[in-house]
Amino acid sequence: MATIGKNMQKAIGEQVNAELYSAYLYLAMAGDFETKNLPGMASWMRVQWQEEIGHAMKFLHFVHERGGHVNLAAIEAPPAEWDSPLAAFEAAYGHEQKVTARIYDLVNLATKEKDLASLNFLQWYVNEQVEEEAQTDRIVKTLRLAAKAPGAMLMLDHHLGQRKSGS
Ligand code: OFO
Repeated sequence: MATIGKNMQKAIGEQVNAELYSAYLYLAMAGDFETKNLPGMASWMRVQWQEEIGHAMKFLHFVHERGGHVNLAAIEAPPAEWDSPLAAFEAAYGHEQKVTARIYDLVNLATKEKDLASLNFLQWYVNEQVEEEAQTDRIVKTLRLAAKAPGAMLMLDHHLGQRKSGS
């Protein structure tokens, strides 16, 4: 098996940092929801935080399996609060769109480098991003509807609190 190339290793190392930033961002959102007495949304965000840690670890494991190494860099601080649940989930959706673009860049690099192992590995992330965008977009749309119905926000908070790890 060929050791991972330097360009691919560097790009995946940057993606590890981006995934850890995602985790940090969602942990910050969880804290903001706790402060605003929306425990269901806070719990949803903590499940998302765990998922992002999983994404980072999967990338790290892949680099190690291919004889490489990732130099861990500092993780940027996320914002501390958002104006409303809608603003937070809109930010989450926008963030996931950016992550999707990053994954596509990795796919393009793997193609350029003729790195078939990375290309195959990255397909999991391509599919995962479809889900990541769809779930945040769905919540944004529901929150827009909830804005017109008193009480709907609390029902949605309860509903989002049902999310379990791995879903
Ligand atoms: Fe790792 O998918 Fe979200 O950011």
